[in-house]
Amino acid sequence: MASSFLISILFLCSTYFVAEARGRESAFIPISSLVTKNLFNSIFLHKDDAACPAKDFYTYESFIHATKCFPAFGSRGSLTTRKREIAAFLAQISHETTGGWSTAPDGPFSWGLCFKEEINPQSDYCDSTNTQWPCYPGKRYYGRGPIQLSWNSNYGPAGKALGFDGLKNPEIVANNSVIAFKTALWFWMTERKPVPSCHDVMVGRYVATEADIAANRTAGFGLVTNIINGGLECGIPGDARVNDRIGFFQRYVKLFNVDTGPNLDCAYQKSF
Ligand SMILES: *[C@@H]1O[C@H](CO)[C@@H](O)[C@H](O)[C@H]1NC(C)=O
Ligand SMILES: CC(=O)N[C@H]1CO[C@H](CO)[C@@H](O)[C@@H]1O
Repeated sequence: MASSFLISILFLCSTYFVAEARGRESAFIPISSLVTKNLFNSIFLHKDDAACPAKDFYTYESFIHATKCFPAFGSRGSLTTRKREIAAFLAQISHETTGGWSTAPDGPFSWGLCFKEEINPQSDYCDSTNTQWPCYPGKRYYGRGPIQLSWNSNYGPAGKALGFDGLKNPEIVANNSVIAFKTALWFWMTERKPVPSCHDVMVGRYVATEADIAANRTAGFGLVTNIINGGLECGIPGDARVNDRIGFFQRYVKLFNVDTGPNLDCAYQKSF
């Protein structure tokens, strides 16, 4: 049973992430029972509103389908750790795609997954010095999908890991909802030395180096924010973007019935 599950997954997903799951020490609980459709819908109350450009794009089914390529996601540690990791992931993608504002119906933190593409991108996000993942003529690498994947340096390796040509066909991230969720999970699960993966941080597998300790980079939701956009947002007490991420997380952990864990903020962390 377990091995035929792995074999069928190998055709659909990167072998790397599936192999990583073999190290899993704890009992298997499907993501669909940790995040039921009802819970998903109460988290994303407005994603299919007419006002949301991503209306009807991000479905529960495509989220669950995408997680099957990443068996270690939400499946390490105690039930609390698993739920907290999933809540942290959903909170971060909510900030990236939010349609909320301070007086929005149901509050600002009920409006995640409202956008699928960056509005008014200020550039094509092409780093022409990157020769490993060269930009394809005429293609633009602005934010798309739940994590707002950006830059050729991310579209290239994400596509390679997930089985599409990210450099030639970046648009697919905004056109295929399963691929869109997979790019967000790929970003979440991938370590970029010396930067740990968001996953490792949320499940207690991150080991801080001396440099990390000197920079206050201790595990918690704030460190995940640091991984995602620390260069712009961390080390600034009271940053509104950081607080928006925290607001989503605080609402979601309540819906999952777990606590936030320590180090919510990155106000006193240096970026990587
Ligand atoms: C680490 O955090 C403390 C406050 O908790 C702060 O005073 C210190 O400046 C921070 N260190 C760095 C390197 O940001
Ligand atoms: C059919 C469809 O949704 N096409 C979209 C694919 O993505 C590009 C840009 O990312 C959009 O402009 C298209 O509308």
